[in-house]
Amino acid sequence: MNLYRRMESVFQAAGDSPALCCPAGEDWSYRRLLDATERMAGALASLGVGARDRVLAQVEKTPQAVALYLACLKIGAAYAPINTAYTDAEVAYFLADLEPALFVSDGREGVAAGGVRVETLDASGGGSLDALAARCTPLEHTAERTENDVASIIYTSGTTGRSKGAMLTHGNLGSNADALIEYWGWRPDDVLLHALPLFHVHGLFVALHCALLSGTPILFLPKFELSLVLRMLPRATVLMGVPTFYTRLLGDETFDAALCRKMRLFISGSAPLTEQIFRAFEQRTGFRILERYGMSETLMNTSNPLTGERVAGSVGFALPGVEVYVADESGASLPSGEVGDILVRGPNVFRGYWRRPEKTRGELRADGFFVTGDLGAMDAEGRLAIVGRATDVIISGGYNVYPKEVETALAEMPGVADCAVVGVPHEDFGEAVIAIVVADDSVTQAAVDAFLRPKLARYKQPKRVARVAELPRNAMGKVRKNELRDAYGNLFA
Ligand code: MCA
Repeated sequence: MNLYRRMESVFQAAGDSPALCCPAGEDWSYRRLLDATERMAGALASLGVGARDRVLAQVEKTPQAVALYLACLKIGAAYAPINTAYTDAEVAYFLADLEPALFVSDGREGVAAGGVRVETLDASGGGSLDALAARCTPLEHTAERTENDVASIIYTSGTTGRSKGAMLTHGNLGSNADALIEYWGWRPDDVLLHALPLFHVHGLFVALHCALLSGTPILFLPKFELSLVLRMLPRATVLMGVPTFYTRLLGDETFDAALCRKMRLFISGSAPLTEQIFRAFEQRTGFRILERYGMSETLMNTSNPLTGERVAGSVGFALPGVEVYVADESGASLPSGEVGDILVRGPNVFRGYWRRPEKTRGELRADGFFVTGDLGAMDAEGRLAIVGRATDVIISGGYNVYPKEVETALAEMPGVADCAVVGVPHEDFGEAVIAIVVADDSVTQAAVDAFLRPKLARYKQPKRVARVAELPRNAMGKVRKNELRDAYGNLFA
């Protein structure tokens, strides 16, 4: 039941065929990935990291980082990756919350790990952990795990502004990968273009697992860099991305159907794909982007079909083995067409939040259904459309930003009397974070940038700051955010 067991036999069979093709460096075969994982597992074992331990990783996207993830699976430790954009202050929170046996950092200066052992893995794949792995005896043994054992902890923010770790099991990861491989018709000759970060469900599990469990090559780009993506596209058959990928491709005049000659599938997720991008993409390339819907707590829930009609604005049907329904406030199922809470149950649904039993009970019902916090409607055929969110969240370039967290940080700034953070339409990121403040003259955009820089990852920081005399509030004293979104809706137009 250890997910890595399955990968191991795929890697052995795939042997010298390419696993990770790195445009700027050496390609890694499946044999090399297997060896590197065994060495990395040896290194972890030599540091005393074992089954049930947790490993926190803030590392750049390299083949060595993939080996680190796989080594954690192999030894039965839980892998907890975090965004490389997080500041030291944010990292300190994760260290305290997770109490990992090891923190693997990208080698930046100044991280105070508070007694936790630190090793490094830098952007070139080097660092102390890589050096240790090179010296260590490879570990061949793969730990026994049941499907309910935790394989990974993925941090997700929330309305309170505090991140919580979603515990995903070997069973969650394996079953969801199988569902996707089947539903998307993964083929032995598929070549995945991988330009997503490795610290979220999308890049780490959805994309990597489809390829790694099939033994097919991955064009492994350090990040989404338009020129590189355009250069690699003619070799690829599948691309998975956030809508910003597709906006940027369309923004380049050289992007055309000829570059997509080997492609069979463009997949989008993590943020709503607008009908406008869907149509423009089809017009330019002849491909209808396949939109799907997932969450950190549930992995993938629904998908547009491979062969049937892909409908703009719909995230498609429940995946094989996954139950999805739309409920009213009492939890009763709503008729098709009516908007309500989206609930999900299946082997994909996580085990709960790390050390937060109350939070888990609040969102994971006794009957196994997870309350997603998204609002949607199901049509008569069973296609789901997401129409909004019950929670206040901004999705910027595929990253979730919780206004509450930004507001809390901003409220501490000298000169700020009141503030509200909202998302407004942005051509590149879909939505952009902006702040509306009641403040004195010292609170300029530059001052806000400087104040928030050490506190919040850059992508959470307001791209614009507007000063007003007072915030619009309702009778209950709650800020009328809709009014602010309307007033500032054209800021980036
Ligand atoms: C970078 N910047 C951003 C974002 N990314 N600002 C707002 N939103 C963003 N998403 C800022 C940087 O701080 C920087 O600011 C400037 O933009 C350029 O930075 P750079 O690193 O060059 O950005 P980029 O490479 O152009 O990145 C944009 C991106 C990236 C390619 C869209 O954000 C990305 O890869 N997003 C994918 C996120 C993802 O994987 N989401 C899945 C999670 P300045 O210049 O001012 O310093 S959700 C998930 O997994 C669920 C389960 C699901 O269903 O998939």
